[in-house]
Order: sequence, then C-alpha cells, then structure tokens
Amino acid sequence: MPDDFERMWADLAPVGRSAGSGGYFRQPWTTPETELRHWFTEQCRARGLDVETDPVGNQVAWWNPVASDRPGVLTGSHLDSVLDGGAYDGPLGVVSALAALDRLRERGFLPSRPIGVSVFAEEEGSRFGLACLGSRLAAGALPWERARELRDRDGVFLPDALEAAGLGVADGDDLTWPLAERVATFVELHVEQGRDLVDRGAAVGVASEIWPHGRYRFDFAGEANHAGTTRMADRVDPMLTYAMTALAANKQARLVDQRATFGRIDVAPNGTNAIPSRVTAWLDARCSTDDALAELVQRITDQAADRADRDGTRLQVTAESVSASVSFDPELARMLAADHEGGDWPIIATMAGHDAGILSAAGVRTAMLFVRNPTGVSHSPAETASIADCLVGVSALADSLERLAR
Ligand code: HGY
Ligand code: MN
Ligand code: MN
Repeated sequence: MPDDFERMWADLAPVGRSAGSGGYFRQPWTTPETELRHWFTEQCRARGLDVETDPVGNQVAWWNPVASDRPGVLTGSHLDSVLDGGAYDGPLGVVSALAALDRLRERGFLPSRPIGVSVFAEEEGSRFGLACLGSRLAAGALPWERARELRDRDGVFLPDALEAAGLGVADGDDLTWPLAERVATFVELHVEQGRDLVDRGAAVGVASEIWPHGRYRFDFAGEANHAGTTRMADRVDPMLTYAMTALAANKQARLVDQRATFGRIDVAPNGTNAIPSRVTAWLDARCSTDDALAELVQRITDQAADRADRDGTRLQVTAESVSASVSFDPELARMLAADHEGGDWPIIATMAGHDAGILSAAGVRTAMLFVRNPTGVSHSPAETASIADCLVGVSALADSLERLAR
C-alpha cells in the first residue's frame, strides 16, 4: 500500500515544477494542469472507475459496488496550485482519496452507498482571481454569465482558456452538480497550512471552521511624470498612496490579531525613471468573523482614502472574491476525530479557504482532515509533509469514509 501512495506522489512530482525555485506553476487550464487532469482520469480508469469531467474540468468518479442509488460520500481536493506553490496544497487530498479507496478495497469493505473521488478546478483563483471557481460553479454559487466575463492577467477570457484546454461550456450546459441527490457528505483531506498540529504533536486534525476571507483590488490612480524633473511637491504619485496602504493594512491587522496581505501589485507603466500613472494592488484579508472582516477592510480602505486625499491620487476598491465564514458540522467533526490510535484527533480552525467551504455553504454536510506540515509553511516551495504523516492521513481518510459509508 505505501508504495502505491508513493508511486502516485512520484507521478505528480515533476508536473509543472519550476527548475529554479522547485515550486509549482499548475495554473488552471494550462498544460501542466491539463496533464494532471489526464493523470487523474487514468488513475480512476485503472481502478475501474468511470470519470465524469464537467465542461469546466471539474472531475468526479464513483465507486458503487452495490449499485446503491443513495447519496454518496465524496472525497477529494484540487490539483491546481498558486504561483510557485508547494507540492501538497491540493494534490495531497486527491492522491490520498485514491489511496484511501484502495485501502478500503484491500480491507474488503463494501460501502452501503457510493464513494466518490473528486477534483475541483481553479481552487486557488491564481489565474482568474476568484477563489474556488470550479466548485462555486459546480455548487451553483456562481452563475456562468458572471464567470465567462473573468479574464486572466494576459486578458484571456475564461471561455477561451477552457477551449485551449479542450474543455468548454456550450449554450444550455448546466454546470451545477446534483449535490443534494448525489452527495450526502463531502470530506476533503488537506495538508495543514500552519503549525497547529506541529504544536499539538498530532499527525492529523479535523477542521472546525474556515475563517471568512476576501480579495480586494485597490486601484490607485495618479499622474505619470518625469522622475527627475518633477519636484517632490508637484507630484501625484500613486506609489506613495499604495505604500502607505500596505503599511496601514499590516498595522490594522496586527492591532486586532487578524490577517491582511498585499502580495500582488501591478504598476503602470512600471518604468524606472517615471512616476507611475497607476498602481493596482490586491489585498488578501482574513478574519475570525464576517463582521471583523468587513471592519478590517473598511479601516484599511478609509486610511487609503485619507492618504489619497493628501497625495491627490484617486482610489477605487473592488471586492473580487469573498468567502463567508464556514462552520463545519460539529457532530460530524467529532465523529471523525474520535477513537483513533492515540486517542482523538484535535479539532482546529483554518484560515485557508477550501472547496469544502463552498460545498458546506451549498448545504452539503462537510468535513476536512488536515495532515501535519512540519514547517507550517504553505503557498511556497518550502511546503512539506512527511510520507509517514501522509500515510497516517490516508488511513484517517479511509477510516472516515468507512464510518460514513458503512
Ligand atoms: O487562499 C486560500 O485560502 C486557499 O489556499 N485557496
Ligand atoms: Mn492554497
Ligand atoms: Mn488548497
């Protein structure tokens, strides 16, 4: 069994990996991510499972040996990565789902309801800016009319990206999955993105909640001018307004022990010897409650506006992706966390968004399992998990599926 997980893991290791940083560039509907989608199809077929791939590339394969027509237990995650991301965020949940299925079959377990393995597309929102794009479409949380207008950084519209990947939404396609009829419970296994399990000395944890979080585009408009001949007093420099806003975000988040990050910036014309005409920067904000999130974003926006007044620049803030607070079913969390070798697994919160959050918001009974990440680092090539802990995660997932599909 272990070599099976490790064989699958070895299959994925080189796909979309940067020779420089060792990080992954598996943006959705690009060549590496398409290769992963085909890999998943092969893995399912090798297990005698028929894979359904929907028009945007979301995938699901059902194991239904007793031909039950009851709603099933679905498990899976995503295969796309952030830019220069780690190997585990997403793929660990997909490989573990396949390995857990193998584990159940080896045990001779016969599920009383179907067990499905799924992959949702563009979970990271790293190309089209909207987190969990695939699962939001599958859950009916995002109308195709809005999704089709999304453009990536090169100006490519989503429909054209899908075409290039051999996919595509035809008029009249219904992108929503029949979740109410087909899915009784969704369980997503994911590498922990933090050090809670390390600090607790636990290999596996169960999620209690996902913090609400959002992505907000800040457009700072100024006046392009010469970097040398323009006196400092005569400038309308959007870079200054941005810089102060980034510092304000850092301070405001620290004051309330929440999270605010400016990790992405786009400057026009981005010349060395010119005051920029425009700076666009994206705020990623995360808080323990929806109200705290709204308040934090408002405070940062107000301080940016004050500074814009002083600089004579113009500010526009646009919420591009907002995910409300998710509380997982506590009784389900307790059931999955209970009675393992060494006692119960800890039940912990996560500040990272997941497809599980979208399905939960759509009314699907949902749980998440986390696998210890020794460094706690994620969205970085340094993200890691030990094979030993990954195999404990596979057992944990197999046990969970067995409890849910007995
Ligand atoms: O950004 C997140 O929270 C997740 O990794 N998609
Ligand atoms: Mn991620
Ligand atoms: Mn993820």
